[in-house]
Amino acid sequence: MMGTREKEEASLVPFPSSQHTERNAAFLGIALGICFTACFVTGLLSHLIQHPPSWFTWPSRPAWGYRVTQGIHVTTGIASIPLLLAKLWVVGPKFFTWPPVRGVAHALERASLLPLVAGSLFLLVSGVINTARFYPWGFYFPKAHYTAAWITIGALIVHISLKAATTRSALRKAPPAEATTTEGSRRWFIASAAGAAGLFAMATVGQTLKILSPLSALGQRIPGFGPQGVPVQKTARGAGVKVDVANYHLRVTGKVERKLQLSLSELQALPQRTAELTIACVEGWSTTATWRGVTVRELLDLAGAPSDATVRVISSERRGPYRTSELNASHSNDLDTLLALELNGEALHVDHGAPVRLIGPNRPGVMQTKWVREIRVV
Ligand SMILES: Nc1nc2c(c(=O)[nH]1)N[C@H]1C(S)=C(S)[C@@H](COP(=O)(O)O)O[C@H]1N2
Ligand SMILES: [Mo]
Repeated sequence: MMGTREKEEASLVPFPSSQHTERNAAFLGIALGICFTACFVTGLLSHLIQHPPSWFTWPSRPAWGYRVTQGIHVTTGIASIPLLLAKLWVVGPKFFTWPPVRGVAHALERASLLPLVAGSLFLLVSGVINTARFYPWGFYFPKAHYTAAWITIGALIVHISLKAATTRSALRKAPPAEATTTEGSRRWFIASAAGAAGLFAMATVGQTLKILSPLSALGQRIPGFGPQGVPVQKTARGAGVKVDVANYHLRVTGKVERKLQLSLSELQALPQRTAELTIACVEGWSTTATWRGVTVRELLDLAGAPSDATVRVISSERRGPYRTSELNASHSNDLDTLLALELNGEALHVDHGAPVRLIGPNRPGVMQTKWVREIRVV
């Protein structure tokens, strides 16, 4: 049931409805709080993995770790879209209240809404555009997305602390007995918002869980679709890479006892290892395949590199943010961290990084460097 003020507020919006209630706002707020927190934590983690400060080490195990954390990031982000739209619609009348400010606490609360709403909308829109692999802003995207995440989470903390009491009392208040119709339609309203969030989530998870892939309307990649049964992120042509297999050499350089330069046939003559490994893209899709090649540790031993070495993997791609990646000691010592020569039983396809690409357990896709030409111990 609506109070007098709520009724007045509701009459100010173009679509008066019995759903502009504190209770709906509270339910949606809690759902959004959970999704935003999960999305923020997993996003922060992804950032730390890709730009590790000295106090942070991302281990190479469990192999499925990044697939799960980034899957949660993209899925909770996408599920937030219908929840946020529903929440904005429910609280819509409040934006039109008069007087606009009723004291200090109210002023603070309203002021925190601007970064909260603007930040949330920016994060969701830029995230979706990113998963759609449309980067109108070049490399600016991760930085802007990351900065906006901190602003939004800060505003969210302020918002939650100011709204905690309202939320608690809105949820405690038993729905009045005479208002069964309203209560019924409220349930229906919340169920639709939750249902839409669930559908969006399922349609997203389909790009990483094969069993849901028929529902993957929002997925950008289909597991199992692409050369050698694996989707391609960037083609060799798109990366401007021309591969000359006959003259190819892999170099092992940097702080080593012996610098190495190995042709493809020399690499093929080394012991080969097979592993089931996953490409888990930051964009949320993932796919697991059978990879075969030389263990990075094998090459480091041949070159006489120390076992605690950090290793920079460098592509023959000339430009672009993903032309190099780093292996911390956990990854460079993991025997499943490979310089792959084969994928699903065939020589690696050029779009998957032929003749040699890095592939290892528990790494973001962006750090599975393709067209590797140099391993530098730093
Ligand atoms: N040199 C290079 N390596 C790269 C990339 C790239 O653009 N250049 N893209 C990365 C990204 S974002 C992903 S998700 C994986 C995808 O590998 P795939 O195209 O074989 O599926 O490769 C990674 N390796
Ligand atoms: Mo990626």
